[in-house]
Amino acid sequence: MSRLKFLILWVFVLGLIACSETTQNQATPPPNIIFIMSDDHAYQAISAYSNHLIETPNIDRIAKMGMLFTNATVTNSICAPSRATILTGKHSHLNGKIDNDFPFDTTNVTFPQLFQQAGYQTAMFGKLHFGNNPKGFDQFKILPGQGAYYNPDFITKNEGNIKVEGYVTDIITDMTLDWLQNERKADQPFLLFYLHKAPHREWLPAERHIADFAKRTFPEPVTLFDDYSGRGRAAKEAEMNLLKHMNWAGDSKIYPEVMDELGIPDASGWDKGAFQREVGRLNPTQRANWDAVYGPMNEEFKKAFPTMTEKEKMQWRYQRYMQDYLGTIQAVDENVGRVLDYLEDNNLMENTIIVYTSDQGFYLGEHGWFDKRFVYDESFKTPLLVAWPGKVKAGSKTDEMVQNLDFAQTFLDAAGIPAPADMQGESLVPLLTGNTEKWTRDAVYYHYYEYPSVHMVKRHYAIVTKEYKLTHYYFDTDEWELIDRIKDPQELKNVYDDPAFTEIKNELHRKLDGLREKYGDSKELSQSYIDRYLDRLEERQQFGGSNKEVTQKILEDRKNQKQ
Ligand code: SGN
Ligand code: CA
Repeated sequence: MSRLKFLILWVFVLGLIACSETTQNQATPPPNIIFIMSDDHAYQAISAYSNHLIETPNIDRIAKMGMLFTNATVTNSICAPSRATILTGKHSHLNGKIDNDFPFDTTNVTFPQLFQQAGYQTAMFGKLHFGNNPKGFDQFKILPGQGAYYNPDFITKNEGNIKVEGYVTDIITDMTLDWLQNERKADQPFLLFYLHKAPHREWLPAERHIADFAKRTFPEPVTLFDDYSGRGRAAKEAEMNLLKHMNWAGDSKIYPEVMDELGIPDASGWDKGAFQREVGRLNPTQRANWDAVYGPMNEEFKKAFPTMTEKEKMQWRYQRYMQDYLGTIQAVDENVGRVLDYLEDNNLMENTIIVYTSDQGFYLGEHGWFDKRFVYDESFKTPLLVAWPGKVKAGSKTDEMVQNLDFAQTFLDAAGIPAPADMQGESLVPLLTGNTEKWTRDAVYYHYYEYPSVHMVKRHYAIVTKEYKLTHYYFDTDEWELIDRIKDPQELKNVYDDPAFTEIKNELHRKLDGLREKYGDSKELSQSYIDRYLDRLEERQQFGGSNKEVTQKILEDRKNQKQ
């Protein structure tokens, strides 16, 4: 071929490539987004992370198609605040939703509103946890507050309040699939929130799973019998211990009359009420199926209990806890599978970002605990699996420190919608698409507030790097804690006063001050949230359970100080 002919051919080929790229760019519409979030789903209970407790083949499909994040965390490990951070892309101290109780300020700009304005079709099904009219959604069916597992009620955009027969995880999925099938508009990209209540306390599995899980035995975590000796008051005074603080009826499904027979007191003051609240919703047929498993379990327990040692009681409670908690996850996994199948069968995988996450992590007996709130790994970390076929390499993994704070900007970036300048996260798109050199974060910030309250976890803020965790517990204490994450992965020993760590400690203090400044958090802001919280407690004058005395003392001290 002559040189000239070759050149002409090459120009022609380049032209073709350019042409096809432009048509491709023009032809690729903005991606659809399905945001799947469960409530209190610990990463320890997803087999993509570890299968020592349960197999979750469907949730794992998302990681197989895309990326598994092994260091995803939250900024405040509790339900409603996590959701507010996700929606606003701002830390709790700026969006104002610091705890579960105080209402969400609806003047906050949330990312679904921006998607709706940009021409996306938007919908939300399942547990939001706050409010009854989420902004920015064309359609929603949400649970009131925490919602119920059996025959749940829903607040809907178009049908008022409804009660639906069945199991909550199946129903939320039915609603989601129904919307995809019948309401989704083919000519519009969509943003879909598919939000499970499970595996939240009181861990009530679907009828079809109770019997199977009640037979299983699970490996105990090595720190099940933690005595908290290496840490300060916060860990020692928390009320999350499986043996001491878990409800016998509401949580372990020991019938209230069996508790009476065995002389087990209603220690929390709301144990029997919690049982009635959920189990009272079952219709007679459902109740009979339920009793067919829990009845014999109660009979066995009646025989065993009188001679059980404290250690055996702890072990029994751990197994009971895991049977029900993991039982609820079985239904989540099956239902996630239904949604993924639908996407596959309807050619919707191609241009869709699928996220699976939880509003925070959870203790599955580590440190002897259940619940969350602490900056220790099991509740600070949260599962995060992201698929985006064609854009994210299948089966990839990252250990970069990402947070729920980043979701809003990630989705906005992926959709090509400008993010408001005051959002505080970073888009994960570079990480997802392999442009890792653009990712420079080396520390994250954490702040938990809800105290005094259920579980009694003290207020604390922290800086976390891959190597260390420096935490300040404040309010009715003033304690610093330094954890060496590499040498002490179970987080059992506070080395704050160990001279070997002086330099590291000083450096972390400097960095923590810098992060607080960067994110706009301060002592004054913390104090204003304390004042608001105590004003509210004073107003209510009703605090139940074991935190009653502590709360009353805090309020008395406050009164005396004011005088
Ligand atoms: C309820 C639970 C608590 C839990 C909070 C917050 N008790 O009060 O154990 O910590 O919700 O959970 S329960 O027996 O009534 O379920 S959160 O996920 O909503 O933050
Ligand atoms: Ca939660």
